Amino acid sequence: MKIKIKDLELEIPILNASGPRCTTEKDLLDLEDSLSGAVVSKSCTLEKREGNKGKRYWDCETLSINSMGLPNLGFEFYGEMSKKVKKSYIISVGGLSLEDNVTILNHFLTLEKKVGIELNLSCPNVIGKGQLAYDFDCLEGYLTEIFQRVNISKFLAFGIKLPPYFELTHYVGVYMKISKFPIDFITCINSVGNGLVIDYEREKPVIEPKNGIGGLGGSIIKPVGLSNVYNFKKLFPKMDIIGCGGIETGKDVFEYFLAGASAVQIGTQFHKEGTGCFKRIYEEFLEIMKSKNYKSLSDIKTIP
Ligand code: RRO
Repeated sequence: MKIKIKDLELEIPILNASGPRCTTEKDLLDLEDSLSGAVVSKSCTLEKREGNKGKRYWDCETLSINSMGLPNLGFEFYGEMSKKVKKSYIISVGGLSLEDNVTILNHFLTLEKKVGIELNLSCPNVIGKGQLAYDFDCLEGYLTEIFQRVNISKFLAFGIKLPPYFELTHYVGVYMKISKFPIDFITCINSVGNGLVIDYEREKPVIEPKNGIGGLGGSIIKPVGLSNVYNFKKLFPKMDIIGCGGIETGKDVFEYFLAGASAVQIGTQFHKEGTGCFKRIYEEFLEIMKSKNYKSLSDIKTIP
């Protein structure tokens, strides 16, 4: 069940989310060998980063919380990996400044193998930095600079990763800022930022950095992911939306398609289950398609 977003071909519309298990060479090659429709990298920065210190990920059945702090091996490593990743490769770019992102993106244009880009505008966990996608005053100027200084159309596809929004006025605000740019896809949602999970027995937060504050994932965030996909699809009917947030089963994937997604990404469940999750979830999804007698993704009609 192939799909294409601009020139980016996905063997199946189910991919890994940038974040878990996509930082090291082994991680990326394991994804290469999995059924994931593409290999999506961890968000990269100019310099290698260790990330935040102490216990920085925790999960339970319905919920994950992380404050990783953008640990990654530096952008050059993720560029080099394009030689080893044979299937479609989407590099997540999470530079700490506009200048860094311009440098990183221009470097990725020099790679022999063409790549897709997901520009992360929504990391909630870098100490001392807010999420750009919540800063409506800066967003438009930021994208203007990126599009002026990088030949974005040369990427297989160029997308942005957004945080969850909760107000209709926010969706319209984002729409006003980004609709003028030729963006090929929107990935939503990143983790629900600045949550707090406390262990009452230990009388402490379950993670250590930033006094326990971190980004939430897992099945509890699925309704937020669905509504973000739905609302952005309404505003951008022609835009490919990659849905992310709380997907554990084929049924969840089907729900994201009903909300308007063209493809989905798996974060927390991939962290828990490993690369086998793509095959399992895809097979569950195909079963649902079969039970409804649907032959292709176009048979799934977005809810009104
Ligand atoms: O590394 C992280 O702490 C992180 C990132 Br860059 C992100 O985009 N989302 C998230 O939940 N954690």
